[in-house]
Amino acid sequence: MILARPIHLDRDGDLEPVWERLGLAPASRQLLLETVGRGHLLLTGLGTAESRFLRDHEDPRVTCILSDPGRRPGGATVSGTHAGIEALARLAEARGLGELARALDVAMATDVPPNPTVLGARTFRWGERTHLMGVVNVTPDSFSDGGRHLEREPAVRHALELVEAGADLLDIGGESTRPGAGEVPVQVELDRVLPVLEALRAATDIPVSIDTRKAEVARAATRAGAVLVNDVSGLAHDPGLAAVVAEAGAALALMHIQGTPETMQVDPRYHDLVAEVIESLAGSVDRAVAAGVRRERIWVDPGIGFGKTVGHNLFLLRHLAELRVLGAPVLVGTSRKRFLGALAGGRPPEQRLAGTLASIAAVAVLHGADVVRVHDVPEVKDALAVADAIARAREGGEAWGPPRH
Ligand code: PMM
Repeated sequence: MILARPIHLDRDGDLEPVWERLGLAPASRQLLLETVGRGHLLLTGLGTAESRFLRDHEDPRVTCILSDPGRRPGGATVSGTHAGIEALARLAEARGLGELARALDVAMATDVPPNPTVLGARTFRWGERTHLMGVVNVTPDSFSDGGRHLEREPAVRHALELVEAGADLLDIGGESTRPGAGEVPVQVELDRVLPVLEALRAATDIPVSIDTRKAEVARAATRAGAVLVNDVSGLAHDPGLAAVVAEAGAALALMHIQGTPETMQVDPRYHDLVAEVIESLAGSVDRAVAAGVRRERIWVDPGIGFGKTVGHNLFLLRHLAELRVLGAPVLVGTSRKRFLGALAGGRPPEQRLAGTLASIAAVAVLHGADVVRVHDVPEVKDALAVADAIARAREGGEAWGPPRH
């Protein structure tokens, strides 16, 4: 797969205020957007035809650097103006290099937010703030809250507390996917989640997601009111799941995992972590679309902690914005995970709140995620209010507003 990933993009949202700060007229600002250097992209997966095309192109607005073919074949960087990279994409298309053209187009469009997602009574508009998915695990053995909400009443009470605290949606799960966990029979999973789902539907209009890998559980849960299916296997576990989601008209969150929960933490390895996660998710998205799920109803998730070392988790979070090339809302779950404990000297799950908040703030400021999946909703709500505000701060004094006449 040819992948073009933004290493650095000077985005309209960053450049325009600076042109305004200089007092330039709108027409000049528009001209500058087209003529000033805008992007550095990393390309991988190139064949010889594409490499030759990039080597031989003559557009002065674009600089291409090819990888060493002996050591790392199929790579390049492309740097240039927006107009130059756009023209390069059109030329590639005209030469029959459609995959390269599409990869360039997608990389340059990553600052355009995905289409809004309608979930039940609510519409999620992306790009404005980071949304909050509250976790309700109805399991005896989830690593951080297993056993606490196994009965219907405490689970529902807990879920309603998360709603009160400002969750935008809830994720109900009846099967732990912690490292080493085995599969739970369908009926056990259903007996755990359905009563909670039904009680919630009667009590609140908050959108509810079902965290399951199984088509049968997804079918019953969507009938009971779940409007999103969260599959941590990215459709690898049960190929029938996507058709159930399509039939229900639900949204689908597809997560990346290397291996299965039983084995995933046994020596996970990658050649190019971010590229492999993106390619795997792109494959999952294509399978879902082939089964009838509408592309704009699909979210993607890098699967923090699912077949990844501490270093892999950190690198993925640092590079999370590259997942934007998938064109889908990005969901991410760091909450109370082991890598946070490890970084803070080996803290157990109940002492990972500060680490969780730091990870959420970092992701929000790096514009990495549209939705964060968390246990501690009130605390994360406050952290996001601050981090999102910093990420979007615009009040730089009078000189940063429209010039006075
Ligand atoms: N993590 C867990 C469970 N489900 N779903 C998505 N989409 N992303 C995640 O990171 C994720 C998930 C494990 O955490 P838990 O046992 O505390 O729920």
